Amino acid sequence: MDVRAAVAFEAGKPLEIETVQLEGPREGEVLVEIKATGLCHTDKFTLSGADPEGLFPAILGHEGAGIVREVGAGVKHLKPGDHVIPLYTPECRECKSCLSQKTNLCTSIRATQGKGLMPDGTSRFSFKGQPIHHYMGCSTFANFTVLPEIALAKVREDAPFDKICYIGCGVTTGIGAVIFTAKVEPNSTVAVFGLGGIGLNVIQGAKLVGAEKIIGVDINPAREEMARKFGMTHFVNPKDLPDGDVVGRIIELTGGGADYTFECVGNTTLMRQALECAHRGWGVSTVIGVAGAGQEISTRPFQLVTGRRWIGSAFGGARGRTDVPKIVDWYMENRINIDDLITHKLPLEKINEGFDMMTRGESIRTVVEF
Ligand code: NAD
Ligand code: AHE
Ligand code: ZN
Repeated sequence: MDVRAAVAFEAGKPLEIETVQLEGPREGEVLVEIKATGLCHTDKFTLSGADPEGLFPAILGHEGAGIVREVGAGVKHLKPGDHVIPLYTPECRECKSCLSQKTNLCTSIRATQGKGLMPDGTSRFSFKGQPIHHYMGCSTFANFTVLPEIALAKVREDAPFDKICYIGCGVTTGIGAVIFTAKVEPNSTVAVFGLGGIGLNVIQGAKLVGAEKIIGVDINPAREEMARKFGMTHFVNPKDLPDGDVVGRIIELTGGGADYTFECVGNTTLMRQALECAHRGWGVSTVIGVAGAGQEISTRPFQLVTGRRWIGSAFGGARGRTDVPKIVDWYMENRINIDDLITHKLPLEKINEGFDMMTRGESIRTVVEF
């Protein structure tokens, strides 16, 4: 079938809106009509060429919501008409990782997903007879896409697509990192580096679990107002510190260091700062931000010897098919706020404007509606 898509033909070039061809679902696969998709910083990162797994041409996008239109042979849990959220971290419930109950990082299709292919090693998308890569197993910058059944969470039908698409990455990543990965306790002190689409959800998660002090760090002063609305109690703009000592400032504000810190930018200098402002003896620092090819983190091992722990979180540690429907319920029950974080909506034709606004720090989340 013909579908409308924003195609990344080359690294560092704007997306191009084209009519591309999509093959129907094969065994274990599902055709989904995408109704809305968010723009995440990771899409911009991959388009920039900094992603070691970046492949071109590709149809990017991994923060979507839509409706099942057709199922392939052997599909057991989904039927046409079901409302779904694509999962870049699938949940097969059969692989070593899923069965371990120690991680959300299902490994059953990770190898082909990283090569921009479906699990059988081929692509469903093509343009002028040449294959186009899938992206993160989702490719939501198209009005139809094909995914494996294990990479779709079935969600309630009264939830609006233009809001719950954000649960496909940013909301779950931020709130999940607090609840599932770091397991922040009530009355904790929390520091969040980067107050964008992910960091604001970390703040929202920290508030939800009853953190006592929530410190936000960002170089964009416009982020302060929104972050306070979501529960931030103290704002630190590194540019306003005369000595630039963010670590010292957070240690001062928390009386010795934060119980939990989160890096939500993808900057290795900030990752180090986030570790080093965690409390001696027990502070836990969670890396969420994605750093470019070749970048490495460093610190004095003494920081770890003295009891700080450095951990990471992908998709907030959430098991997609199990946890995503619950997070949709939290939204529908007004327990979490998504609406205020979706600052802009655009048609597919203007998707590049969404990335420009992200670069200029004007948007939190832009949603493209089909
Ligand atoms: P965003 O662009 O919406 O937000 C980034 C924020 O960081 C902005 O507010 C910006 O002003 C701030 N910032 C930039 N440089 C800074 C600095 N030097 N000091 C302080 N603040 C600074 O991006 P996002 O969508 O929130 O994504 C954030 C990061 O999380 C990206 O690296 C993205 O790839 C990653 N991410 C990871 C996961 C995961 O599962 N681990 C999921 C989604 C996104
Ligand atoms: N491909 C990159 C890493 C990208 C990355 O870390 N992706 C996160 C999700 S970001 C969503 O916005 C993730 O879930 N990673 C786990 C995984 O299996 O990809 C690289 O450096 O190679
Ligand atoms: Zn994302």
